[in-house]
Amino acid sequence: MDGIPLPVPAYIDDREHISCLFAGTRLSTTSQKGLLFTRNGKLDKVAVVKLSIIVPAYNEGATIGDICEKIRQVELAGGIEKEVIVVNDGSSDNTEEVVSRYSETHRDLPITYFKHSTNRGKGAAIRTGIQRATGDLVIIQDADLEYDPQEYNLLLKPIVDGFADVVYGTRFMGGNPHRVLFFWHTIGNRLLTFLSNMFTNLNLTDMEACYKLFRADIIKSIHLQEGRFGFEPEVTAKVARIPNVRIYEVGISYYGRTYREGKKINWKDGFKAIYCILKYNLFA
Ligand SMILES: Nc1nc2c(ncn2[C@@H]2O[C@H](COP(=O)(O)OP(=O)(O)O)[C@@H](O)[C@H]2O)c(=O)[nH]1
Ligand SMILES: [Mg+2]
Repeated sequence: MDGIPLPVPAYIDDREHISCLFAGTRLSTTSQKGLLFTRNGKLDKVAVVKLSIIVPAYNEGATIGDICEKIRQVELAGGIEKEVIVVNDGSSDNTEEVVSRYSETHRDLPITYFKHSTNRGKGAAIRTGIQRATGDLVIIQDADLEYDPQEYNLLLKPIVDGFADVVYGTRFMGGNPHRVLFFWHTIGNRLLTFLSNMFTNLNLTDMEACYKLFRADIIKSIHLQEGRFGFEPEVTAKVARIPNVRIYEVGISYYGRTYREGKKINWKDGFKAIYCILKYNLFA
């Protein structure tokens, strides 16, 4: 879709959709909120704005309650609504009990819960979440505490301002706090991003970052196959091929965890990522 920003102030002559949100300001009065999408300078669509927050969770009982609480506390710019979709990826710990207790005691946060009967991987959990998302925008939120939901507003800005269709967070740009951790992981991340960029001709700086925000129609239109951590290179290759897609990057914080603290990704996932970069850019 050819989206270009509409000039401010915008006038919307559409009885069905009587409100809009642009540059964080609601321009007309109604109980409905909406986000403008434009095509060739003309109004294309005004949608009620809801952010679907997909939380893939595999044995994250220790942190999933805290992440739900952080999501509950964040107030989204322009009054954008939230929907949380937790996908329990066949956990053998108390993830389910924690989510169910949390949602019973915090009814103000709409949480939808799905469970895979067996462990299928982060990519499969995200796919389940995308299928069930009812929002206009979709963001991926890991169930550990490495990323800060307060930063959703940073990622939303280029979309709400009418400039972007997809926004990637990057841990390698901007002045936000980043935990100092593994040198070789950083080199690995940079190499994977470099290789991915060579094929996609994008200038991303952190292809592997968890925070990726998509317009829902865009992510739902992409056929995703990868079950495990191959999700990141696959979605990047497929987004990059969408004609005229507008991708932005925003600096985010990173409160990385160690393996003792529960990190699970390892060097084998790095090799799998190389395989996926080649597969989805050259053959699929
Ligand atoms: N490692 C792992 N994580 C999964 C799986 N399924 C869902 N996830 C979730 O995917 C997210 C990222 O996992 P994590 O181990 O933190 O990966 P990293 O932060 O990229 O090192 C977390 O929310 C996990 O709970 C799985 O099969 N394995
Ligand atoms: Mg993590």
